[in-house]
Amino acid sequence: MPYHDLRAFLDRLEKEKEIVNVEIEVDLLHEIGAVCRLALDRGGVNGNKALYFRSPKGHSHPVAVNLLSTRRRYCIGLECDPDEIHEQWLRRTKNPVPPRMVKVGACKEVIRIGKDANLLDLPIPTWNEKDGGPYITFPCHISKDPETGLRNAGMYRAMVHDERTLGILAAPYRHIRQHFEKARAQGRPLPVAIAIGLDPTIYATAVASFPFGVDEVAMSGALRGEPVEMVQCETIPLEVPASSELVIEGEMMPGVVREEGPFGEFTGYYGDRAPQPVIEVRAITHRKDFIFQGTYTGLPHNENCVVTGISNEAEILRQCPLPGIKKVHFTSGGGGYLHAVVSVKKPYDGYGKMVGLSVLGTTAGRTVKLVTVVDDDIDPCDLVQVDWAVTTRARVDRDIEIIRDLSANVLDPTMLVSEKRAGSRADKLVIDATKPILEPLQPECRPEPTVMEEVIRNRAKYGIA
Ligand SMILES: Cc1cc2nc3c(=O)[nH]c(=O)nc-3n(C[C@H](O)[C@H](O)[C@H](O)COP(=O)(O)O)c2cc1C
Ligand SMILES: [Mn+2]
Repeated sequence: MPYHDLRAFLDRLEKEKEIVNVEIEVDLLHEIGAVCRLALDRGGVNGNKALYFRSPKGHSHPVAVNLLSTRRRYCIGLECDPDEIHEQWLRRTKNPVPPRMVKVGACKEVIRIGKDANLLDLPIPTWNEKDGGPYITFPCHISKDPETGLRNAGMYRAMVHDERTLGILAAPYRHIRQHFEKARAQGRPLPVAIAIGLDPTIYATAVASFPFGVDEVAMSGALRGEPVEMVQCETIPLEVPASSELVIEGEMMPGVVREEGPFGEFTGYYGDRAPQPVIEVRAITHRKDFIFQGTYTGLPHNENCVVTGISNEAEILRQCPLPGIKKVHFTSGGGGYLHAVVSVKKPYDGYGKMVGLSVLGTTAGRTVKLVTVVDDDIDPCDLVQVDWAVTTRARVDRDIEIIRDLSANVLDPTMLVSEKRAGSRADKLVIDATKPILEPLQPECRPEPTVMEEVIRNRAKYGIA
């Protein structure tokens, strides 16, 4: 049974003891960010908990944070076994399930239009020290292609400029940016609906690197096995998930920019302050007792590593045509974007590089900076094993390739400002850390196998658990 809304998912996280209720008053200016940082650092990649702030200072609405910041919770969200997540993703998304229109939705319990819609009334945190303002960090931006009418849902950071203006950062290849460019060419604003507080499958698909033209809401339907129910917006020709906690309706304005940023990014560094387009708010609708949802973005580990990591892994498995690819893992250190490790059963020398290049040729590969290819005896999720393969199986003169001037992640901290403005391109690195077949390495050293098995069987005898 799919989750009907955010609340059903929160109930499940409560039952699974995956969420901590923070009862005391917490300041949305900096204190909430510090609590999130502490929880992520203490819990680590696999042990951190989701957080539910009941009493944000000065607000009567709670704030739920980091709901999907472990792979386990993400899989609870998609209702599947962690070992099967990629297989399930590929199987379910083969058949998109278009959304269904409904007349009423919980997100319409309160409707504020025009001057009554005020962003400053919402419990929006300022997360890191030097952030340029309060940031909506876990939004789902819905827009339609002005030429084809096809829908897109994506997640883009949204800074509060003032009561009715949001900033947006959308990299050049992002789909909302492509919609906006088309609207701008027609001299028209681009309607945008920002839905907040949703069932986890919508987030999973909104951050996924599907090709342009794919409707992420239909992909969410595919993941949850039922159509997403949508209601009409009040002031713009768009539809939004009926069960959203909160919806901001607005328009991206052609020819208008404002200084946006800095913002503490998933890389662990601040993203720049620079002129970016704005979204002028036309309406805000919400449940009476809406729950605001956000994510703490900053040094790895963070929620970004999980949500973009898993969908990038699945999309590479779908889009890479080469046989023999076994597993793909996006590291947390690379924020779920920058470092892809791929294991492969290699049929001949040179194949590792082919795999690395094919990863860079996918939509998910566009934001990858480093691809490490390993044999299938290495677990790509185990960074000690990966490091071992790189340091002992790769030769610097033979197994490393730099590929020049590809589309790259605009948030790579080493990218120069001029390069970001010039279309966000950079060089990429492929490391083929698979063992050579024609001139094999010395055998790997392990104790005599029958003795080893015997010792493992009798491990208690040696006092080893
Ligand atoms: C928490 C979070 C914040 C993100 N913020 C941004 C952002 O500010 N700008 C951006 O271009 N992409 C951002 N992304 C990545 C996009 O959501 C992702 O690439 C998605 O595929 C974009 O949708 P699209 O492919 O339909 O454009 C963010 C992802 C996550 C998980
Ligand atoms: Mn898209």
